[in-house]
Order: sequence, then structure tokens, then C-alpha cells
Amino acid sequence: MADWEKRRAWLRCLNGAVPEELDTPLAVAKYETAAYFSGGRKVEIRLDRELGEGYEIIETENGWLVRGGETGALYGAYALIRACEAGEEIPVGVQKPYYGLRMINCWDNMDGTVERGYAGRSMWFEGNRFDYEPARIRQLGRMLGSVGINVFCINNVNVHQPAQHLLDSLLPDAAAFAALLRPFGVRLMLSIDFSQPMQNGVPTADPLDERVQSWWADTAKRVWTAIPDLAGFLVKADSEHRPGPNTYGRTHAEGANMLARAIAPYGGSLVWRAFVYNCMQDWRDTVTDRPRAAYDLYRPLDGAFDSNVVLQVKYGPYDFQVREPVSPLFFGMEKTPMAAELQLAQEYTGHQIDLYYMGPAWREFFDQMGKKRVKFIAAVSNLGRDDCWTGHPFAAANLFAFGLFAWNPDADPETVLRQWVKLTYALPAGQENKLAVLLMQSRAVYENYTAPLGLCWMVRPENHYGPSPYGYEFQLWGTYNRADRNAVGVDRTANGTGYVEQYPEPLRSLYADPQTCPDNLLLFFHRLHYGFVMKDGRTLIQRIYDDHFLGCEQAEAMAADLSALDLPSPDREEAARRMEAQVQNAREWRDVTNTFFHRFSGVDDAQGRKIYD
Ligand code: GCW
Repeated sequence: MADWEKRRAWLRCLNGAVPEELDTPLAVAKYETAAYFSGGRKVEIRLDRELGEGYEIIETENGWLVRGGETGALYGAYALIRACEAGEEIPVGVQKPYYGLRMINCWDNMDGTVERGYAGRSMWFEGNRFDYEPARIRQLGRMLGSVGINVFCINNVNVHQPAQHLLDSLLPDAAAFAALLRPFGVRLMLSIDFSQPMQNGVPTADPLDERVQSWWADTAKRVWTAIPDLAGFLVKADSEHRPGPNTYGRTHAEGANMLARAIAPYGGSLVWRAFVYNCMQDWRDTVTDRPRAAYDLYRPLDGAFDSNVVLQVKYGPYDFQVREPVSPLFFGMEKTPMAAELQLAQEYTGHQIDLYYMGPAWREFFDQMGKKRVKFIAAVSNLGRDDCWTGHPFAAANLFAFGLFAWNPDADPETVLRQWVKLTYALPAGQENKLAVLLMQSRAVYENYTAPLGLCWMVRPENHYGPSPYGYEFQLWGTYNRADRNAVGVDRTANGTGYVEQYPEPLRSLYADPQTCPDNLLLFFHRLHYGFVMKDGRTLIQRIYDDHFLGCEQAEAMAADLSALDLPSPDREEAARRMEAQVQNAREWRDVTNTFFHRFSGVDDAQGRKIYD
């Protein structure tokens, strides 16, 4: 048995490997239920195409009947097994996924590196070619399918050579890869480079040029012939030095529609990322405000996109910071199909060293955004070649939870987490509870010791781990806290950059007034004096100190809780090692941040705790 086979993420109860000859979701559904319920209750799987991706579980005399479309039956089978294994109520009745595309975006490069990857090298690329164990990719497909994920984009949105060749010489390899995921209801997606025609003899990538249009039409035909169920193309254009339509004076609607038309005959979706901003800003410029960028660019284009274009919007207006308000674009694009982009890779949230269960953050996100505002949902992958799949064994909880939230955005983060704990570890009840409590609080703890109160970009610019309060201050990326001896934060009200005006009521007024703005977003929206009195009566500076001291104490307490858990090896040792690093990180954040603000403000801690000079 390979080492990765022993590290089953949440698949502990699914024994053995799914036999290779099973190549349809229906066949897999029959296999999984027969294997799981062997000797006990009987499960009948019945195809009912009308249900599509939905299913119905019906209790029968000696077991259950699962009715569903081809993939729906598979999802029903997995939902039944999950509930049985976790000892939960069986989800009888018809269940359908809320979002049609439930996507994982991998930032894997063909040289084997993973951009912002914290689980080792790529699981399928190495040495500028595909390089993987087919059995492992099938197991990956099984993991994804078991929580309802149905689209997997395998290459980085920053398309580096030779990833361009996924559309030509490497296409047969991509098709072979797609075939490994297909039995689990997972379709491939590819990231493409907007300037790709120019690497193939076309002198321009101008979307209005006929040669470009016909190059893409031919390419789409070739690609969909090789992979007929390809879900679509994912594009990062005019962002962070990537090519795009702006080079030719064309709009993003013109750029996206050209590609969308090329792939429309095959039913593909053209997923166009809205992560576009000026990454060459001068810090002296206090007028340009990066969070405004996407809304300013796309709002005027609402209604101009073809129907198979999907605008993929990061959940917040900046970039996956530990706390951001929901992106105002979700309220501003009534006529454009949108996808929300979440990030499982813990780029700014602890590199899969520090614990950070995302369920509570997503609960807040869906509640603020209103789940109906997007049609699809995507998340940046946290996977890699490490034996345990996700670097930290507990980081698998985020992938698991993403699948369940994408299926049902009303999901309760704690219920989802408890299911993951039960499916992953066979712990005594008390310990199961301890682990769930530990993970449920992990996000709040991380926020306390890193960047509470809506402070953003306090992180080391070189790798996005560890504190550097002024590290981003004089950079080109539009990321400034503008801390001085009197105050910190950016005024984003109508008196400042006006960003808050992009929100509809009641959010606009809520955020605009520091008296009503939630504490955890206060410094995102406002520039405040250190003596500003918060809702709980403490001053701003005291809250900054208190939150950092508290977060660090909480991290230390988490370490003690973790050591009391009888986790199986090697998860136990791995989690302990990472926890030790987390506690070090928390101390570093506490001391660096507190010293930084103490030096500026000259205000002592009211409780006389140690702040270094
Ligand atoms: O935050 C930035 C990351 C980049 C990433 C980019 C994006 C893939 O630091 O590594 O590039 O976001 O989302 O496009």
C-alpha cells in the first residue's frame, strides 16, 4: 500500500480502491454501496435521468433505494454512506445541488510547483509533463465526487509554458487524465492564456480580429473532440501582468465573448476572473483604491456578456485576506452569471501549518452575499503530492466542507465539520467533540493573533506567512494601512476613497459609520485615531493589543487541547509538529504587531503586559 493510500482524508470508511473497470458514476455508485453495506442492509441504485445531478433516497423494507441521474445516483450513494458512517439521519427525499458548477481551481504549474501550494508538489505535473499515479488520481476523483465537486481545473490561471500545449501536443494526456476523474462525475477544466494565438503564428490576440476568432474556434473544436465533456476554459486576463483584451483597447466583454462564442457549440463555460486591479500603484497615490477596482471595471459591463460567460469574483474586494467585506460586485451585476471564488489554499491564512477551518467564514459570506447572487462556485485548491493530500491532515476539512457548501450554501459549518471528523478519525466521543471545538474556533483565533479589526496586508510580502506590518506599505500592489503615530486605516467612506458607495443599502450605511460598522471590519472601512472608543468601551489601540495577546493565548491553549487527542499516526505527530510552528507564529505576530503599534502610538498597554521596545 502506498503511503498516500493510508492517509484517507475523510474516506476512511470507503474500503479498497474502486476497481478500474468501473467507468461510469452509476457503476461506481453500485460498487460503493455494495462494498459499504456488505452483509447488512441492501441498497438499490436506480437510474432516473430526470433527476440529473439530484437524487432521492427512499427507505425500503431491508435498506434503501437511491434514485438519481447518472451522477445524481452517485451523489445519493455517497450521501447515504456519509450519513450512515457519521450516525446521522439519512437525507431522505429529493436533494439537488444548489450550484451547477462546483469547481476546484488548481494553481499547479507543469514544472511541478504549485503557486501558493502548501501540500507539496503537484500531484499530476512534474518536469513539464503529466506525471502521476493513475490510482491516486482515481482516488482523488473519488474524494471530489464523494462531496459533490463536479469540475476540476488542473492548471494555474497564470499559464506558464508549456501549459499552453494542453490545447495541442499535451491534449491527449489531458484527455487521459479527464478519463480518470469522469467515473466520479468530475469534469476537467483548463486555464488558458489570452495571448495563445500569438504563440501559434497569429500576429495578434485582438479579440475582434477574425484570425484570432477562427484560431480559437479551431482550437475549441480540437479540444472538445478530445475531451467532449470539458467543462470550459478559465481565464485570468489583464491581471498581474497577464495578457488580455486591454492590450488591444478592447473591453473585457469583447475579450470574454470572443472566447465564449468559440466554445459555445460544445456547451462550455467561459469562466472569466474579475481579479483585475492596478498592480503597479504608487504608494503616494491616495486616490486609487484597490478594492474599488473590480466594481469600477465590470459594473458598466453588466449585460454585455454572452450567456455562457461566467464572471468569477473573489469573495472579498482585495485578495483572500483574513477578513474582508463581501465584494460589492455581487450586488452590482444583476444580468451577468457569476461564480464566487473561495480559497482553500491557506495563502493568507496560515499555509496549512496554522489551523484555519473555513466553514464559519463561508457561513458569513453566504449570509452577507445572499446565495442567489451567484450561479456557480469555485475554490482554489489546497491539494498536493504530500501523502496526506492537504499538507496538514486537518486542512482536508476545508476541501470536504467546500463540497458540502457548494451543494448547499445553507449548510451549518459545525454540522459539516462534525461529519468530517467522524468520517476521518475513529475517536472516542469526547475527543471527537474536542477536535470539532478546536477547529471551529481556529479561524477566530488566527484572526486575533494576526490581523484583527479588518487590518489587511500585515503579512510578509515574500511568502505571505508571518508578520510584517509595514511590509506592503511602500509596494506597488495597492495594499496600504497608512499607519502613523496618530491613526491607522484607510478612509473608504464618501469623504475618503468612496469605496463604500459601491454597496447598496443597508450595507452602505452600516459600513459607512464607524459607530455601526462591525468591529471586525472597522479598519477596512475607516481611518481611526488610536484613541477611538470602540463599542465595548475599549480604545482602538487597546483592542489591537488585547486581540493579539488573546489570540496568542488561545493558540497556546489549542496546542494543549490537541496534545490530548489520540489521533492515529502519522497524523498525530504531523499535527503536533505544525501546532508547535503555529504557536511560534502566533507569538511572532503578537510581539511584532504590538511593538509596531506601540512604537508609533506611544500608548502603553493598560494591563501592563510585555510589549517589546
Ligand atoms: O493573491 C494573488 C496570489 C497569486 C495569484 C493571484 C490570483 C494565481 O498571490 O499567487 O495568482 O492572487 O488570484 O490570480
